[in-house]
Amino acid sequence: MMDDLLGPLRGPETLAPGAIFLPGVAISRQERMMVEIRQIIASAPLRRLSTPGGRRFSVEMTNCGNLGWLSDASGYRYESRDPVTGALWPSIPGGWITFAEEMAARAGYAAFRPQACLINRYAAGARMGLHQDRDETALNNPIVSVSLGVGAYFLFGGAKRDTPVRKLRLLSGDVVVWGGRSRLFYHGVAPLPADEHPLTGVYRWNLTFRRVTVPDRP
Ligand SMILES: O=C(O)CCC(=O)C(=O)O
Ligand SMILES: [Mn+2]
Repeated sequence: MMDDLLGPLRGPETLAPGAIFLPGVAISRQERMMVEIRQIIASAPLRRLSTPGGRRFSVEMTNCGNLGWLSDASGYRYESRDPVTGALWPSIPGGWITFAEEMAARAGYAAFRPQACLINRYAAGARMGLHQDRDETALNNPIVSVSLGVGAYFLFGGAKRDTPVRKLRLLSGDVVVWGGRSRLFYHGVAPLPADEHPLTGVYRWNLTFRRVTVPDRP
């Protein structure tokens, strides 16, 4: 309820050099996006990955795109096939690509062409500890993040793990883009509150669009 009341007061905001918050910009697409997410997870099921240290993520994940992010005992990496099914990851829906590129361009990254989209699903209590997205070679490209469903607190820090974090409330349809000088900034998600959203029930979904390789493959 408070989210609805606060809605009109929220506007685009620079979070750090190279990082921008674009509240509400995916609202008109969010229902369609959820339909497409359901199609993707029908062929690339959600799963709880293990960290290289053997702990399981509380967030359930899958991927679409030419490459998908994976984590297991042998480390973090991108692969073109889903190890659960042996198949290539499903394609990124065309509308998502256009949208992610448009959001990147709005943040000043006009050349962004995503290869991977990591799909995260958070249930109550699921969280993502402070980390850097650094398994990509193409660090000149930004990360484009879209939030759907239950609201969460995004923690956005700085270049060092102990840089103080900003707690940013992310609601359904919000986008954050970080690149350039903030591309390797630490970030995470606070434990999801037990809440409900008409679009997603008890869940929060997050899509992160990534360029993995320097532009030498599709
Ligand atoms: O769920 C989010 O808002 C952020 C997810 C994230 O940082 C990641 O998947 O690397
Ligand atoms: Mn991340």
